[in-house]
Amino acid sequence: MTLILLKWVKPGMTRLYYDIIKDIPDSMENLDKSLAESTGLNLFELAARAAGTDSRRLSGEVGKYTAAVVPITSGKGIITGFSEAVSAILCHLGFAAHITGEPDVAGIGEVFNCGADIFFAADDRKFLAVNLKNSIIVDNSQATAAGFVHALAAAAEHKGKQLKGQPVLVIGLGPVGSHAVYELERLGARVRVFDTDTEKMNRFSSLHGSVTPVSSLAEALLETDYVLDAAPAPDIVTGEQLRPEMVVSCPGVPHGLTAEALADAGSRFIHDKLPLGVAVMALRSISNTWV
Ligand code: PYL
Repeated sequence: MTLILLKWVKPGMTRLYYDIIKDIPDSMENLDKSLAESTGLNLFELAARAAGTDSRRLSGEVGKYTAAVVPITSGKGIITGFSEAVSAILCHLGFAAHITGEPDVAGIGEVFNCGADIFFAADDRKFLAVNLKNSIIVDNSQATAAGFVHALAAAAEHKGKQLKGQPVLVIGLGPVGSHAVYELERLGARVRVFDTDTEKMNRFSSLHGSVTPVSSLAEALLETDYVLDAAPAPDIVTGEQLRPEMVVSCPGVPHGLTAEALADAGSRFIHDKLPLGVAVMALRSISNTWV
């Protein structure tokens, strides 16, 4: 009976924890630098691109918005450092951001009372940005997918290439990977998909006739220069498999590179644990162009 029930449990997102997010507030400048090396764009510019809007226009706007992060105690509870990391990312982008004094519904009440424009709140299944002034709601999985897809596209352009017409391999068809497929198709890429759950991969591919399922990850890595790794699995791309032409954009936590691949990857590897997704949520929530 348990086995039958398990088949119907919807897989959630990977849950972050203190040790992997604690350094986020102090690492924003370094993130800007590494993103610029890989893509030619910093966090703000990349998020604006994924939000479908002009970063110069938006950079003059963000300071006008106040954003609040509401800690949520339900389910597995508060993750120490989570609200602090989200707030630090928002401040880095130029928002006037703070964490509410109260969690949960009382925190949302506080957001209204203090007149904040946007609030951010996450439980174990969803992480949303809600703009109270324009009624735009942005989901973290969709925003993260868009951020890492546009990072891959910008990295290709940084090397004088384009994703349009190119094969791109998406590893992992969870909430982020499946949204990444839509974003890549919008950009005109030829999407290949791999998931260890072959039943899920084949179902997804039959519903989306334009994508090609691949049965061997190793073979696909040999033939595909652009990879979007959205699988929460370590050590799936080895140093030998990471060819010099490849770019791996990786929202998956933990990332999929072996220690050897990571040491060799340099700017061919784009990864963070939270900032790009939050940045796209924030900029999408204040721009009406992406919906
Ligand atoms: C939102 C992140 C992105 C990746 N994994 C997701 C995660 O860890 N979700 C759980 C978030 C829980 C937050 C907690 C708090 O501190 O407010 N309820």
